Amino acid sequence: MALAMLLPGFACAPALPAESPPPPVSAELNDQILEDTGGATVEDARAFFKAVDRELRELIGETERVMWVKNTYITHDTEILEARANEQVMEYSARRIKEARRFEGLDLPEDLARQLYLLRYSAGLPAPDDAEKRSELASLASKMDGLYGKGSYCSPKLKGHALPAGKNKANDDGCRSLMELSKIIAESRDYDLLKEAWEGWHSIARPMRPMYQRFVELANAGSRELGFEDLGQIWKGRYDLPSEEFVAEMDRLFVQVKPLYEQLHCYMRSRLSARYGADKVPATGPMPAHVLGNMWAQEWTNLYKEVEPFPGKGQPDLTKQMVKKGYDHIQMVKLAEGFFTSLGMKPLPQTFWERSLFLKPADRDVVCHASAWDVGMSGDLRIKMCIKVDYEDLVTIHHELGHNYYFMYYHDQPTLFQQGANDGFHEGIGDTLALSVTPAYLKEVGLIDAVQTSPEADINLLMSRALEGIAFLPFGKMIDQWRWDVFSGKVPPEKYNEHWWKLRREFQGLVPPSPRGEAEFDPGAKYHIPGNVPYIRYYIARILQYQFLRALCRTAGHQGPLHQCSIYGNKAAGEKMMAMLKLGASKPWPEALAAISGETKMDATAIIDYYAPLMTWLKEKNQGQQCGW
Ligand code: X8Z
Ligand code: ZN
Repeated sequence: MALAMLLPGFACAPALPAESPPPPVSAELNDQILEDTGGATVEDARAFFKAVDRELRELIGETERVMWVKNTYITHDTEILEARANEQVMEYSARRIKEARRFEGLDLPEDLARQLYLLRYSAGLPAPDDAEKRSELASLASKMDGLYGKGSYCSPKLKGHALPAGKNKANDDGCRSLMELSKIIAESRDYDLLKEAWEGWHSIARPMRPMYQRFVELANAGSRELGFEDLGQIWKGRYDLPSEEFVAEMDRLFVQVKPLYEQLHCYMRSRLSARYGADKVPATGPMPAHVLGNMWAQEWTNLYKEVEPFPGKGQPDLTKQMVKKGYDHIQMVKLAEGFFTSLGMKPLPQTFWERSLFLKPADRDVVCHASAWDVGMSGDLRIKMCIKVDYEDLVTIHHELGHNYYFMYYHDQPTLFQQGANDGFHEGIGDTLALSVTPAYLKEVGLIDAVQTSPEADINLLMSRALEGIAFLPFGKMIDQWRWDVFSGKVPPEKYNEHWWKLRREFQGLVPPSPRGEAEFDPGAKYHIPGNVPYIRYYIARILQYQFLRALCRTAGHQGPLHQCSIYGNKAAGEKMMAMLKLGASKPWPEALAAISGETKMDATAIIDYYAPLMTWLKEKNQGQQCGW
């Protein structure tokens, strides 16, 4: 994916904003509200937004078609076509945002005030007015995204490991894409091979460093032209709160959940220290980032079997089960769709099955990073993914369909409202359902034959979830911490990598496998940096998903611990969810949250309650350890 701007039909892409209606822009901008309406009236504003609605739909429709082609067929030409299409959107967006400022001093009705706010914060990658600079920015964005998508690392040391499709021993050139390098990171327990795969993938980002530096300069220049200090101010202003209050909210939630992460980190460190030796994974301090089973150590699910609290108790190995039952990618997507329809939602359209990209093509480069689409905002729903038959991807499929169902249900809203209540809501829908993939549900759909219930099985289930949901939290928070610091100029280019690792150490308690200098550009090895997709949304989603689950389980009349609840098949829960989805961004997010839960604040108590039994268990296990780093 590429540029960041007005692309509501493309989730996992730069999305749009949100804010409370009466004050049309967030508080720090109130001082800057243009009082001079130049004689504009409420009627002018209505006509303006009517035109914007129509134009956006057309422009985005065209752009998305081009982006789809580039994402599913990366070539020199498709990169250029994408950059051109994005240039047009950038030009349009900046012009309309500036024009709309004349309505800021008016007393607008709620729907118009909301659209004004959403438009103002909609530019995820604003370009300067200068046509040459705009073209340069669009081209940089497209190229960085392409570099990531095409990324491949070649080394004789990789020969024989994680062979790509179509390769065998005889024609193995030792070249590996992210998919194969990730397979090594997930499956190998050979410390040096893991290091090779990790360093290899990170090396693909080196050429992005000068590009990213320039990208930041240009995007900041564009942001200033729109009246913002830097790009981070736009990104942080989209949450119906003044940006400093939003940041304080994120910090408040982190204080609540940090003890959970520390306990998990402590337990993993002692297990990994025992496996690799204290010379490689010391029993105190941070852990090396390449031994957690995931390229970015953002989720540790692939180590579940290694660290299972009660071996063999109740927690089915879903990857094995899917393979055993002969599941293919289509059956996986059907299974996830079945969850949504069980809640009373509509089936996906026939065109979804015809037009989606489900598998990595053997003959061309594609952006494998999963995304969900509503091409042209016309109900042309698709996903683009390189599906593997495993549990990780089953969860990601639920995640992506969550986006598609949001598209489906807010479809009748005006264009500017066709986005999540905030972007964290959009990311959290499918994840909420994935939490309901309990053993009881799996038996119901025939993926496992029997359910074992016992306190040990419960702890195992919670551990498997925590490796995903708890391990992720500090990562989810630090990515945009880094970007906000880069965008604001607090971190200059000569400290890009140093700052990255400072934050990774501080938040995740991780260090790189070997010293990383400023010749490297490690942030670029994570999709959302070259793809320019804001990241704090995933952190929000990881907290909201438990809050959503708690509310829906209440509606479903669930009794007992939250982790045993599955909302599968519950129409009342489905109604609540649909009520929220239909709102899109038409109301500030607290109202959307109230529609599903009756609550109006983000709240980490649901995630804390969910994991309470595991925390008790971990604390006991970690006794005598010096936790923290
Ligand atoms: O990027 C994604 C989705 C697409 S919106 C696959 N996720 C984040 C990531 O992969 O880093 C989902 C979880 C976090
Ligand atoms: Zn997503």
